[in-house]
Amino acid sequence: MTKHLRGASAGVAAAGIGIAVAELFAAVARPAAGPLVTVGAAVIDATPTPVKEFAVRELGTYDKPVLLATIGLVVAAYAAMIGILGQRRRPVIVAGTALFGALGATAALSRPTGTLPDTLPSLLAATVAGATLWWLLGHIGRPTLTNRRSFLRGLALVAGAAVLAEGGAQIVRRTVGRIRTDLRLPVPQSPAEPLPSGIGPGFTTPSADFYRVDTALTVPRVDPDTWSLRIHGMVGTELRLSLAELLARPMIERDITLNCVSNEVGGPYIGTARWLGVPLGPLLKQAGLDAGADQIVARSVEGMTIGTPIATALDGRDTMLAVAMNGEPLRPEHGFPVRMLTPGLYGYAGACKWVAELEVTTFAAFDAYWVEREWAPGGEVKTASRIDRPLPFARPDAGPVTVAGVAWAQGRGITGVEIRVDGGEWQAAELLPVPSADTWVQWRYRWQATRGPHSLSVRATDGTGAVQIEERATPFPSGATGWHTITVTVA
Ligand SMILES: Nc1nc2c(c(=O)[nH]1)N[C@H]1C(S)=C(S)[C@@H](COP(=O)(O)O)O[C@H]1N2
Ligand SMILES: [Mo]
Repeated sequence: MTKHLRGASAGVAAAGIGIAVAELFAAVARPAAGPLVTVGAAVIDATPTPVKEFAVRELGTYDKPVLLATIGLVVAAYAAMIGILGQRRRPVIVAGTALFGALGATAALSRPTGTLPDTLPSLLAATVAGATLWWLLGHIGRPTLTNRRSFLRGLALVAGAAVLAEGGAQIVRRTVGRIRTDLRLPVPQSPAEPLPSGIGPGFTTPSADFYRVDTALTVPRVDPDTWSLRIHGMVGTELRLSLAELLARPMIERDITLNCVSNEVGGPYIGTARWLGVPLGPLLKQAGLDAGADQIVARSVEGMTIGTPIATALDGRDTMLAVAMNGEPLRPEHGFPVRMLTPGLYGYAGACKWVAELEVTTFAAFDAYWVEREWAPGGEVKTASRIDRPLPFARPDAGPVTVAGVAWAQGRGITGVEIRVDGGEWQAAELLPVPSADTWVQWRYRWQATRGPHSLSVRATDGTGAVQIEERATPFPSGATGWHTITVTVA
């Protein structure tokens, strides 16, 4: 082993044991403050919106593993450098690990929910890494055979300990972090109607397939026994409800389509589920709203803020604090134990997951997380439609081909869907039945396909009579517009 290689491997091993011990400590003592995840979360918050959009678009749900792996590589490179430089000058070890700890601690404090104790894992990581590196480099003296052997033994020891600590952290996270999702669900006072007959397959999105969009690097694990919801701000009386108290209130059950503002035309971030929850309006009225208030800021356990117009809780729509999705308690990744849901608004403006408090305030007084990043306040869903069949670039046989998809304009409803082949005349598609205006509409169109390449476009008309906007717009800042068009080649 060359001297550089020894220094570098000592650095990486020392960083590894430092981080692994800190992860183990965090798993036991501060579940939300594992050093890698904390740094990752800080990176996400600091990332400019276009880059974030790019990552979500290109990497989908792999965006977070890729981020964590990148952070791991950067840390490893840095540790290798400290290891190499530290061989010559021991103070480099102290300075290098101190900087490493300080960066982690700063990241922890920069979190919306960060408190001083959250810096402990990073400080621990730095201390353990520094001491280990000092000790390991002490084994590299003159390159005698015994020296070399004892260095390698030390290195193996450290690497083994790091693997053990990391394994321990995983086990602790899995057992301590396990939460009860076996809530007894109350019977709704206002149950959902059975889905109309003739509804197509795929109308309800299975929870396991439901898209997930959030900034949480690890899914928050909320203990339902200690969870409570605080309603405060511009209200007459502050309210605090335990989960049992929330579940004791009259419940509604509704089929509602939820979609993400960052969905591209034709994109996958949309789904429909049957939700069970407590209507928000009566709760707010019980708290007593001050006259000037126009915004509810929902704050989640991990510090996300989502700003929703108060009007949407009072105008008769089914805005709710949802506790169940498709007949089972919310899955952790969809907001267990309680999330908001506002029919007609994109998720970033009405669907806070893992909600912990609702602050009644004004739009003038507070910018929620995405609004601070220049997404439009309000978040009303735009009328849109998507072709799901045939798939783009499919090669169907000539003859009758079923073109099918969905269209949505939650709250306004969909009154028409039209298909156009190769820029020709718009033809009406058949609409399948829906339970309400708050869900997507499935549509289909029988196309007499002729041989050759063809383009297929779709556009919807909503309940106000407005035709879906043709002009292409990016999802930022208020949702994509444009007609979904695909190309197929008929064989
Ligand atoms: N706490 C929290 N809630 C959140 C988010 C988030 O990042 N954190 N993302 C929002 C966005 S942008 C969307 S589109 C919906 C997605 O909900 P889902 O993941 O259950 O589909 O959650 C919303 N609620
Ligand atoms: Mo979203």
